[in-house]
Amino acid sequence: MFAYLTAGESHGPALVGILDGIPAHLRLDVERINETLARRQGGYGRGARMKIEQDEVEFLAGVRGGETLGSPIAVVVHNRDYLTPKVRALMDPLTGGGEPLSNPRPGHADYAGALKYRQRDLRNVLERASARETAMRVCLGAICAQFLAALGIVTRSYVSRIGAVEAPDLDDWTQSDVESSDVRCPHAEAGRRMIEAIDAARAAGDTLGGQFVVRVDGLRVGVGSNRQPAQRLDGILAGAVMGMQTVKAVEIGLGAGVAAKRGSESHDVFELDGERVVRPSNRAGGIEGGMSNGEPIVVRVSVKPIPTLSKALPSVNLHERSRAPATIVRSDVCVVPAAAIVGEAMVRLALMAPVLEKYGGDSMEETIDNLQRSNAAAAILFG
Ligand code: EPS
Repeated sequence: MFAYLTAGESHGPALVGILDGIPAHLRLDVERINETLARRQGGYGRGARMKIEQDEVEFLAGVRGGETLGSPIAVVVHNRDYLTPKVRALMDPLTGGGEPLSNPRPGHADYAGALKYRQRDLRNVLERASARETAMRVCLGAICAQFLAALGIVTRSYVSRIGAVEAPDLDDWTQSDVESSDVRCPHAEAGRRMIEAIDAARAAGDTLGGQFVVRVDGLRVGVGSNRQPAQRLDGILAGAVMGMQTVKAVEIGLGAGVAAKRGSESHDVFELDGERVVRPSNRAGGIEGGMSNGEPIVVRVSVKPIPTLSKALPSVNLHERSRAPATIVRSDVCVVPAAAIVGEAMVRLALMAPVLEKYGGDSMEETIDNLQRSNAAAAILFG
């Protein structure tokens, strides 16, 4: 069984995570994990908080001498903001308190959470709902990335849209073009216009959403299953990505585009390259019948503009039952570039259970051995 859990409030002492099911003898590159954490912190459109935080992983369990033990891995990422006396007075687990927040932000967890958990102070809801928590998902996903990379499975992403500015569809892209773009868009001209759009939204006290694409290369045929609904790889991936704050839609391959197309325009025909079966297109996004089909997995994700606007939306004061603008808290204008990194993490985390179900193994040696035998068996089946 593979499982993970995160805990932590946005302004609490730390974010913690547990990852269970990673085989033994995976050598971990901690610098690489910290680099991934830094990539999530970047991106044009972030707010002042990201100048305070410098996310770094600390291992508490499951790793010795730089290698996984096969036991549950426990990690922590500390919140630097918590070291500020004002924040500590608010959030100290034993003595924290302060003026309760009363005006829910439309689009945020504030209102539903206040009623659900019977919280008069909206801070008791928003602290966990905050996307700060995604730092831990990225941390756990970065550990999974190293496991998956050992099996030849690599996940990347780019930003394809911010607000009304859309980059042309890219079948593939150069990762250095993504890394050198402040909005993680490999199309330079579209990237420039995205930055202008973020500046305009900031000037108007508004926020912007957008889209990003996650692509997985190196996943061989047969991960996921058509046996039961919960085993379908497309459902597993979509559920994980939908589990991100701000995500409103997930598409695989042509996605919603298939609704308007004919069958002849929607599928990927089979051809032969000598003896080899090939697919000249990848409209299915690498998944057929709930199973990977050997083509790259392509997931397109739409995120909403974040609900904390500096020009607050109309709301109500739940304590006084009066009209009042939504609570304004320090926030970002656009999180799409950061969300793309979180999307990579969610895809990696979601791939773990079906990949481990397919190949199994308690140690990396065993898992890689199983993968190689599976690949060899697939190669001779129709030989
Ligand atoms: C967030 C509000 C901002 C963001 C935060 C998410 O935090 P603060 O209220 O401290 O200014 O910076 O994101 C992060 C801290 C992060 O690490 O991504 C929110 O309300 O969701």
